[in-house]
Amino acid sequence: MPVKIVRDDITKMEVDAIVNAANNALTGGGGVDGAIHRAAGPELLAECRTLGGCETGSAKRTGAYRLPCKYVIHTVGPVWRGGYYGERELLESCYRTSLELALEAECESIAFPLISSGVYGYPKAQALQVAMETVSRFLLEHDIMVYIVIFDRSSYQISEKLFADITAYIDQRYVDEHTDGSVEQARRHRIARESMESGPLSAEYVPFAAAAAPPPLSVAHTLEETLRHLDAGFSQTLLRLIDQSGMSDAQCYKKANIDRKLFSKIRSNPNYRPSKPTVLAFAVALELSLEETEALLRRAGFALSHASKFDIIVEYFIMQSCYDVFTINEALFAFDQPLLGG
Ligand code: AR6
Repeated sequence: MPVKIVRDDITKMEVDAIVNAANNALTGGGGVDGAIHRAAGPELLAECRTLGGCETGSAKRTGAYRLPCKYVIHTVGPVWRGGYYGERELLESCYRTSLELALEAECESIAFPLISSGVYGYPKAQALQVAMETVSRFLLEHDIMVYIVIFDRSSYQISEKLFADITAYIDQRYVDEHTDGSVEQARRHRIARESMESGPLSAEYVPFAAAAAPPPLSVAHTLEETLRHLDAGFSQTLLRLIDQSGMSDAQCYKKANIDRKLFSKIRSNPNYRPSKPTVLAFAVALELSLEETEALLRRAGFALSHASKFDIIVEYFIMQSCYDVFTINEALFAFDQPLLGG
């Protein structure tokens, strides 16, 4: 199942378990700990007092009382001391042990705050990276819906350099309503022309070359005949690409951050109409080039546009050959854009 970054107050999350960034004594405190105890009511503190504390990097589970979830998993993150005292390993262990406790209680969904990134001073960009890497690694082996909950804008950062690079990339390409859009117009014309000339996908593109090229429109005498020569749809194309990639279906949909149920729907319905973020998630998982990505998008009736920040950001990562959906999603989230997969 996928991992999603959301902007919310964790005490409002309707999931099976929420995670608390607690202290060793488990006696409540400020930050998210304070918010969770306030929302759960005094019974939560009473139960916590029976637990005998919790070691850094470990986790303990309690009931959730007045919270909308079923359990609270209390974990204790490391205090940041420059990164020389095993902080990263301890933080990874917080995520892993919390996820294991959630699975043990048969939870199907769990929400984490950015542990250690407040009072405990873990640099936020790094805290987010540890969260995303540890969770996505865990999800390769296990099935649970994970939310990383970001409370406020200041608690969320990708690295400054990445942010600046993407901003520059967007600035160079973004076509807003005040520009004449001539570049974009030329680009759309090119895409439209290509679609007219060679069908939804150009036949010379290798992974798609197995699809029979449609005949020129002039030789298709009837609508029926034209329809018979249409290229394979998105679903069929995707399955063929997965086979060609050498990945298993599960490896591919996990890498794409796509839910297993959604993948089953795509697989069983040749006429499935995916959303654009879904198509792009698969393009990234399959490590397609930009041209190949555009070809796959056309199969589903979409195109990349420089009038969309979302498209430009995804394009930026494909151009850099960065095919990590989770890294791309961190950046999309930082720019308030929809996320891939999910
Ligand atoms: N929902 C989601 N995230 C939140 C919320 C909320 N309601 N409130 C704060 N955050 P912190 P730590 C974010 O300081 O660094 C406590 O006193 C916040 O923006 O709560 O692990 C404990 O008792 C930040 O990004 O936890 C410990 O003594 C993140 O939650 C100590 O703080 C974590 O910030 C633990 O420090």
